[in-house]
Amino acid sequence: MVVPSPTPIRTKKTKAVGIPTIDLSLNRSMLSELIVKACEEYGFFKVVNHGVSKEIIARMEEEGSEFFGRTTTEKQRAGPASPFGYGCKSIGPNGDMGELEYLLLHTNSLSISERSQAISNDPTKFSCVVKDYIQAVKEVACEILDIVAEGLWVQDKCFFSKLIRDVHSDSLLRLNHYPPVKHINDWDPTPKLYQHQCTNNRIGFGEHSDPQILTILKSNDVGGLQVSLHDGLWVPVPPDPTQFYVIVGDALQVLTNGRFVSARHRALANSMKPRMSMVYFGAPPLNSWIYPLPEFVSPQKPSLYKPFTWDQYKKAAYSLRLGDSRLDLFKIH
Ligand code: GA4
Repeated sequence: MVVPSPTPIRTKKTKAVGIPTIDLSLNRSMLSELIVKACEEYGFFKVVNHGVSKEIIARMEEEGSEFFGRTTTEKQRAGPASPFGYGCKSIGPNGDMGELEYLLLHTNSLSISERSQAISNDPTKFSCVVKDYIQAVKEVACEILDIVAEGLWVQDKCFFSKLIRDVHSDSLLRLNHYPPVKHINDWDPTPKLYQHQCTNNRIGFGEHSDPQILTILKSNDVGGLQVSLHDGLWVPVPPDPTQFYVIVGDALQVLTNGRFVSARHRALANSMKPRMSMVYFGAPPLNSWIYPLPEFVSPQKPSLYKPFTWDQYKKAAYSLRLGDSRLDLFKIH
């Protein structure tokens, strides 16, 4: 049997689709063009030459592995994941389930220092490592947002980044651990290459978009992440343990009046190796108003969304299921 190469993946119209890779060391004008295009077309891209030191990443990974390697009782000392702490299989408050365990943290410095006491045997080290990692990925997010603002001719070039730099920013850090699980379809005769399109693989983290402004995701060398690109096709994201993936969130879709799209993504469980991901969600302060910026509104392109505060949006998100289209609640019809 001839098995076709898995890349590039082709849609029905045989158009090749691939996840864009953007080199952050390129010159600014080139970068803004590439990043804007990637945010418009995919809402998802990989960044290389991001400038975050290997040490900062490795130390964070070590703390994550150490945490997940503990007994359940020890992990539960971190408190329940609602709102912040340790969670196992249950995601959010409305019955969503996944094949993972996780640690959800608010990025506020005081909150990390306090919570570290219950998370680690060496809380000073843990909080220092987490704070360094958050600082580093926040810088990557802010750099990308400033480049985006430049590329979109937004009047205040720091408008987006100021929201997540704010001391009251509601940004989060999530460490996910997907232990290997036996697939329902391990007996499935479908060649492995096609199995990413099968729906009976066990779900690690169900399909959703991120509610925030921008997400910076880093994983180990184990695959499982998929992104929904054109034609609703699920595209496997090749794991790259040295680089970051960037995901446009719902709030950035609203701020750009739909010019950027928040990317729907999911993680499938695998039956071989444990996957770990570390995900930073850059969010505004709870009382910030989110609305399409005037730069993106015109008589030809009227505002698509009603203004809302981040607090209102979060409450709406938590009242719905993971995969629901929560932005619909704020659409102007
Ligand atoms: C998805 C993105 C982040 O992981 C998260 C998730 C949150 C949670 O796990 O508590 C939510 C989910 C996420 C969106 C809808 C609501 C809230 C679970 C859920 C069902 C931490 C976030 O901010 O929103």
